This record gives sequence, structure tokens and C-alpha cells, in this order.
Amino acid sequence: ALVLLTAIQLGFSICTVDNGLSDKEETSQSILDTLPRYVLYDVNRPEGFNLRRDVFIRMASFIHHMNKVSDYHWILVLPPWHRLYHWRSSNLVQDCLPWSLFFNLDSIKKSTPVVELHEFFQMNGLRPLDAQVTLQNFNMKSFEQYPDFSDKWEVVNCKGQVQKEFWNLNNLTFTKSLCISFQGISTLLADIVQELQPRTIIFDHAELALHNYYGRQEYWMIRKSMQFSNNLHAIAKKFKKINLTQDYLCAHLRRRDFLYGHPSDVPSIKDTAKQIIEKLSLWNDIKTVYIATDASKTEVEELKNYLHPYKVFKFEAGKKTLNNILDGGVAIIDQIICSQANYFIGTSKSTFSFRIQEEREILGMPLETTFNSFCGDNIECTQPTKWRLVE
Ligand code: GFB
Repeated sequence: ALVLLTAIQLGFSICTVDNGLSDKEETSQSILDTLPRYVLYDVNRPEGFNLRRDVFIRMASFIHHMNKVSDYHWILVLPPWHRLYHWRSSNLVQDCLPWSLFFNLDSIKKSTPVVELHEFFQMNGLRPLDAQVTLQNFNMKSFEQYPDFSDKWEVVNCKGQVQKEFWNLNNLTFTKSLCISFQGISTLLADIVQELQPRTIIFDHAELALHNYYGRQEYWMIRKSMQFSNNLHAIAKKFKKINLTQDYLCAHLRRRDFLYGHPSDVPSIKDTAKQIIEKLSLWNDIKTVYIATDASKTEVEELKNYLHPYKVFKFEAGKKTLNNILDGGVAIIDQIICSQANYFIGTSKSTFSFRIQEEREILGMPLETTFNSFCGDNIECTQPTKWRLVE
């Protein structure tokens, strides 16, 4: 076996590779030509879970393109979930998690050829990857020059540090490593692949490649395939059955780093309650509020007090459940419950809220119950763009 599947933590660790032998075996060119080729990728370290979900769509779209234009069969390797900044339970080890912990892989595989990292290792062993490409922005030109938005890429000197150990794997090595200034949509990556002719390639900073068809049919086809795991759906269902027996409004309150990153979009707790009560006054049948938030316990208690006498619920995972689904699973349960709510109000500019709105579009929820967001205190703000599902 090439992959040491012994679980380091709760059976989730998928990043450990033992000394496989097949990397030393000679494989003839004609056999190599029949084998699939693999694209791996990683995203800027501080980015959160829901931006990463968006990057997956862009990379999946690129793989679809490769499979149309290339003679080879291309497969996308799903980057393990690894110590995200927003996963705050410091007592849990949250490294090298497979996508199957959070998503229904059968569903994703029906739309896009993907494998988990450990499945890739089973195929590739310890052979070095043929190419590591670190994407970077083009240098900003002087102000006098007209901004150039054309799609382009260029091999250049590396600007900053190049990532050497993806997902803390010190035995993932590369035959060739280069930095490329990149501006454009993800299918432009095909030109780089055409130039390098790799069998295996990893793109770092894949978030720099933009959507080919944002909000169009291919986008929604891939987006719809990203269903959450059955286990997480089951936990959300059980919670709803016990607590949310009547119509409910879900409010997603993004706080913590958003208070500094987007101060004018985040209302105070008092104003948050005021805005929720205003919405409830328009929807007479709704007397129950579900709160999805990364706020502190004190802020949640404060909000509950302001919302009295409305019934207020929040999902709290017990110790055993938390050990199984981790912080990422708890956040997804919040998203599932919000996507099924009778009314949703989210936080402006939060990709966490955007993904809930998309999910509600997929579920066919009425438009006016979905595209709503809080405004900062005493600010008349614009409401979210209505990105409608396209079949
Ligand atoms: O998902 P995300 O990219 O959304 O990052 P934004 C926010 C993370 O915070 C989530 C936690 O993935 C969760 O781990 N979180 C936020 C929540 N809201 C909730 C919630 O209602 N319930 C639970 N359980 N967890 C961007 C980041 O965040 O904000 C960028 O991607 C940057 O890295 C920027 O930090 C300021 O788009 O909201």
C-alpha cells in the first residue's frame, strides 16, 4: 500500500504517505499516455471555507475544459482541509481532512472527475509532481497607464516565498517549480499546461484564476453537485425536528474579523436585533429565530435578550458530535438550517451568506425570502445581488 491509512486523528488524516515502491518502477511511455493526468491546487492560506468552495468551482470548470481540449483524461485532486484560521476549537486537531467529511463525494464525482489526496497518492506513489506553479499577480503599473484587464500570463521571478510543504507534507516534491504572473479566467491555466506538458501539476494560489462563467449554467451545474454529506444533513434534520417545529427566520451574523474587515456592513448587536424584529413584523407567521454566527457567547446572549419574547435557537454541538464533525461541520449545519428557513437574512459581503443564498436558490425558495442582508447601524445599504439559478 502506498498510503499509510492508519488514522492519526479520528481516522481523518489523509496526508501521510509511506515509502511506496511504484515510484521506482519503470513505466513505458505508451502506458503513461493512457493514464489519467492530475491537477492539484492550493489556496492562499488565510482564506476561509466558503471562498475555497468557490475556488473549487473555478478549478472544476478548468478540468471540464481540459477534458474537452486535451487528448488525456484529467482529474482534479481535492486539496485536504487544513487548519483554517476560522476554526477556533484549539483542542481539536483539524488537519488534512478529506472532503468526504463535509461533502457528498458521489454527488461531486457525478459532475466532475475528482479524487481525494490519499486516492491520488495510491495512484502516484512518491513520484515527484512534474510541475509546481505558483500563481502571482502582475506588478501594478504606474498610475498614468491605462489599466490592462486582458487575460495574460508570464513566467517571472518569484515575488515572495514559494510554498514548499503543501499540507505539511515534506515528501511531496516537484521536478520543476516556477512562478507565473497570472491574470484571467481559470481556463487560461490550460495554456500553462499545454506549455509544460505535465502528467501531474500543482497550482498554488489558485484563487487568482477567475470564474469562466460566473452565474451561468456550468457554474450552477458544478455548484449543485457540491452537496453536503448525508451525516451533516442528518444532524441538522434531527436538530430541526426537536427545536424548529414552526416557521423560522434564520439570521447569519458574521462578526469577529468582519468587525474590522467590513465595519460598515456589520451592525451592533442591538441594531441586529432591531433589524430582525423589523423583518419579523412583516412576516406574521414567523415567531422563531435561528441564529447562525461566529459571534462570542456573550454577544449571542445579548442578542437573545434583545429578541425576547421571540423564541431563539442556535445549534451547539455536544462534545462527541463536535469531535466527529469538527468546527467545519458545525458551520455547515448552520448553513443547512439557514438554507431551509422560511426567511433568511445574512451578512453583506460574507461568502458564508452567499453560499446559503445559492443553496436556497437550488431549493427553490421564494426570491424575497433569500436575498436580504443586514445593514450597518443607521446605514441604508444596498441589498445583495440576486444571482438566480440557471439550469
Ligand atoms: O466561510 P468564510 O470564507 O466566509 O469564512 P466569509 C468564515 C468562517 O467563519 C466560516 C466561521 O467558514 C466558519 O468557520 N463562521 C462564520 C461561522 N459564520 C459562521 C456561522 O454562522 N456559524 C459557524 N458555525 N461558523 C471571509 C474569509 O469570510 O472573511 C476571509 O473567507 C476573510 O478569509 C474575510 O477572513 C474577512 O466570507 O464570511
